[in-house]
Amino acid sequence: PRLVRVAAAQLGPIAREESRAAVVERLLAMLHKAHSFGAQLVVYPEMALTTFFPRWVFDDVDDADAFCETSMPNPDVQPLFDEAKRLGIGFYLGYGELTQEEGRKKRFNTSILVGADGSIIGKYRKVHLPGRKDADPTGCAGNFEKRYYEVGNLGFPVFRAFDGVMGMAICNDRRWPETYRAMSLQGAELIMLGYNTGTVKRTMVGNAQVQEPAHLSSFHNHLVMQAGAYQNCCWVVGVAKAGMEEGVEFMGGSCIIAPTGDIVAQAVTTADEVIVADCDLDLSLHNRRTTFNFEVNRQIQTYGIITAQ
Ligand code: ING
Repeated sequence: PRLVRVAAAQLGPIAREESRAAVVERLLAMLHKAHSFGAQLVVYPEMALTTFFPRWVFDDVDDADAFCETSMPNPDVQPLFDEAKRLGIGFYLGYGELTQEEGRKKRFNTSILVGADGSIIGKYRKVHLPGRKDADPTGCAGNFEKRYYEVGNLGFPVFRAFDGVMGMAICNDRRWPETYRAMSLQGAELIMLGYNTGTVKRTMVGNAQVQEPAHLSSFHNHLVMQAGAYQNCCWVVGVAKAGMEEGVEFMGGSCIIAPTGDIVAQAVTTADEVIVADCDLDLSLHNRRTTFNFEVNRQIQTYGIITAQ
């Protein structure tokens, strides 16, 4: 069996004023914990270096730049790259990316996959941006990613690493079946993703704010990742930024899910917490050859509507 021991390194809250250096210290502490568990790959959350700033509406959109990285690695995160390389551990890191493309400034909600040798194997930019672009007079919205980030323009790439085929996604991406399918069609055997997800979802019904039943946020979090794993014969590692962050309660529930859809490891706190599991990448082969034999059982001539509208 092709075993990869994977750690999910869930983060507790990051305060607005918390320095990147202080956050990197927390990431290093979890790296060492994962190392003590024998992990070869550590998955950190989405936007793991700063507070989740898209919870706010900045009148000047460029105020978002302060929460983004202009290079990767950079002096703030270099200690993480160096220590991971020294320990021979690879990692997934989510962060806000500030870059120049096509002659203009762009921000992306980005993740990288770093190999055991400290090199960046691949990069992904979040495709499914939730939330709003402009302020919400009803006060229901808690997410303004469309205001600050561009839609990811790198597609859904997969990368040969850790003795298998690895894929990356970010937060809202996990709610869309296309995310997993796009990567499993390329042979992805393990999809890693970080998330920052509020525990309370409010919507307007008439002119009243209605709160979604509390159990649904946790139920939906695992539902979409377990379905994605099972329907696409891959491992899914979902890692939260959790806890009360700048007045907003983020859910925990970080987990490692097998290609069967079983949750094999799950965080139990909403703080910095490391969970670990041995992921047998060959576990996906049985279903890929039977129930989910894509070549034999999928009828793509019938699916055109999925990309046609
Ligand atoms: N956050 C949330 C997520 O998709 C959300 C937004 C919450 C959408 C609850 C639907 C329901 O998990 C991010 N950052 O995508």
